[in-house]
Amino acid sequence: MLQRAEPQDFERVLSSMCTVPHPSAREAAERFLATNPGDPGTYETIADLEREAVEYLGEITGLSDPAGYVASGGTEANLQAIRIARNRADTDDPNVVAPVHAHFSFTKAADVLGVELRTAPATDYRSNMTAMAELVDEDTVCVVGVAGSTEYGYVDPIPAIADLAETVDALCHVDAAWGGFYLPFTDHDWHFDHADIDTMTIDPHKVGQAAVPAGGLLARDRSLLDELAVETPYLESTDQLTLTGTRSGAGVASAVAAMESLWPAGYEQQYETSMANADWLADQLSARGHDVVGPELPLVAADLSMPMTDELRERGWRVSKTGAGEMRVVCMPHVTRSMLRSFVADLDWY
Ligand code: 0PR
Repeated sequence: MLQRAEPQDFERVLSSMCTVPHPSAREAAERFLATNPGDPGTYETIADLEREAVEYLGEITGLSDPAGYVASGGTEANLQAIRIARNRADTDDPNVVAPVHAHFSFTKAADVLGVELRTAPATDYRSNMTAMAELVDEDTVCVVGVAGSTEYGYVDPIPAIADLAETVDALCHVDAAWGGFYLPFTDHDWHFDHADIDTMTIDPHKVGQAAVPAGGLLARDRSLLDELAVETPYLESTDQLTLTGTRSGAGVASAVAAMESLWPAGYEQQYETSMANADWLADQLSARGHDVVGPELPLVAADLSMPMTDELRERGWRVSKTGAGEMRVVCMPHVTRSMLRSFVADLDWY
């Protein structure tokens, strides 16, 4: 089976937040395949590269002295951020307040960590701050904002979320897992230098064009990460703060390679191209009478009928649906204008 198996190509993939790794990222992933940053005493080079990755992520997110690590993905980074907040707080009944569009990894985190997740409704796809404020209390350990939501690509009012967290002495966590490599080239206030954020998720293996697995967890202050440390008696290092033990050096090396190759000019160009593609697709769909959720970042949602979406799937297009039933196209780096043109041509055929 394996002899004949081929990975899918990306020619018709419009539903994924993964993409084709940058060539330098692919090469670095292969080279560092047999390394384990989970054991930095033995695998020193990859441990150094991880520090470099965190430096890059700090530069991208306005953090001059960044603490953090390369996680297995956004799920681990979000879970660890909530774990920091829970461990640091002094309550037996911790809760986390997040907008309803927060990624389902927060549901997993709440379940694993024994924390109550309170979700507030959104207005125009962004956090409704009145609703968020109604949910916080003295047991709130973390208030979450999303900078590039999974379903619509919208950005929450991050400074207002940080202010709200402050009122109850909770941490503020920003989930920029997907949006973080597009946002530096926009006018949004989303990062550590724009607001009093404590922790952030930003994933190189999404728009960052690294190989999977490479997620990113950042903290404003080293002492926040210390909340995660467990002792590792028989390793050369004395403690470990990641959730996984053995982990992928390939992900770490490819993250450094991608950021070295693309930050900032390559990512900026990618943002311009992908945003122009999203705007183009939104216009094409509007012109055909569909209700389109105007793209804020390169992600388009529109009210295509279910039979229409099914037909597109029949024709090999990988498109997904939002919870509300809209068709959703994620304009990742591999999504080109010519792909979108043939997608629209297939729509017209229908
Ligand atoms: N935070 C946000 C804002 C996300 O969009 C995602 C993933 C995560 C956290 C979790 O990240 P990991 O999946 O790296 O743990 N969002 C995509 C989703 O759930 C993930 C995805 C990726 C889905 C590739 C499909 C796919 O082909 O839709």
